[in-house]
Amino acid sequence: MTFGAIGPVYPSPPTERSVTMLKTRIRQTALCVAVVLVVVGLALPPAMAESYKKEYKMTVNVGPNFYWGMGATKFAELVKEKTGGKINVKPYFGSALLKGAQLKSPQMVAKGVIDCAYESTINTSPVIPEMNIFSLPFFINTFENLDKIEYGETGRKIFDLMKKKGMMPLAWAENGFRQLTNSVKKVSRPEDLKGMKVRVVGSPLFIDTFRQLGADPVNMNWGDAQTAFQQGVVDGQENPVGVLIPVQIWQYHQYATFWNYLVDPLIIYWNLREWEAFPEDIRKAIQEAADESARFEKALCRAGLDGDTSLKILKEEFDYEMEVPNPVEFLEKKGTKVTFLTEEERQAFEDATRPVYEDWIPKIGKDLYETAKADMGK
Ligand code: X2X
Repeated sequence: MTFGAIGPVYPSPPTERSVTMLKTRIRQTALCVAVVLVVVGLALPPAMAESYKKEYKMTVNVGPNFYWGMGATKFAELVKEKTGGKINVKPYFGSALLKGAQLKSPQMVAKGVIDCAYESTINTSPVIPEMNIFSLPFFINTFENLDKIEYGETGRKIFDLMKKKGMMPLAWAENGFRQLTNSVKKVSRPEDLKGMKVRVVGSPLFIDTFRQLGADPVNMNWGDAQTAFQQGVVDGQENPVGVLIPVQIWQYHQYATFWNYLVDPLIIYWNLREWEAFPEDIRKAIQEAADESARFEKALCRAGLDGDTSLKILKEEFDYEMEVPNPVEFLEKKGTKVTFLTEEERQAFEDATRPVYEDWIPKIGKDLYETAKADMGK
């Protein structure tokens, strides 16, 4: 028997061709894996594909015991509930994320450094100067006019402007009509304000208005303002009842003038890019939370100031009983001397502050000013 020579079988040395084939195969396999990953990723429901942040930071200028702060807390709770715990909004009160610099809130949300805000239009006006429309003295003077503006063409235009600057507006809430308080005297005529040192907020329009009235206005962040009241560094200030009550203004100021000279709405808004990346169901849930919290918060701020409308909303829709159902009576009981202006007195203030319109209507935009007048039927 002859056997053919059986020697050890060595793999033949790789030829150039086999190396090229191997490389091609590796490339093809990698491509297949990549395609499969992309297809699977796209096919997954958004909630599984999305990874949400542990915490979405929300800036709020005041504390949790203000009506405004209570609205912010409610918003956070409702977001959690309506998103099934997927989105956790944490309110940072007292502009803590901004070290008290309340006017920086819109810039930080637009950049995405802060996710969202429950904020005043005054504090948002450095980025959206058109929001000064609410701070024009003696322009919007009733809740009815305010509602016509917010839910009319003016409100729509303001929301569009926010989107252009990287902020997604969700709902109108409220701080309220701002009233004057001071420790010196009853104020019912412009002359009464002569030389009075008044802490004002935010926009330079406030400085211009009080200078026009002969007062000595000082611009201060809210955090510093509270210390300034306590130490008597200023004689007066202006804020709505939702701020006057929790800050116990009667401890520092005996006099209040209820003149509804301008209004301070709040807007709940989110960083636009982040908002647009949320899946549809999450956006819907957050939007509903914003609407519901805004309705609750507005009613807190208007309670006892709009007949029984807001008190009824709170009771019937939210099963909520106001601790202070009549803010004016409450302040009076605390020893505040509250002054309401007669029509003539109001007119005197209106006439005295008219010159600021000349400077400020061009800054706000004549077009928006005319839109606001049309919304109010003026
Ligand atoms: O600073 C204020 O006066 C306050 C609390 O009302 C605002 O943030 C606009």
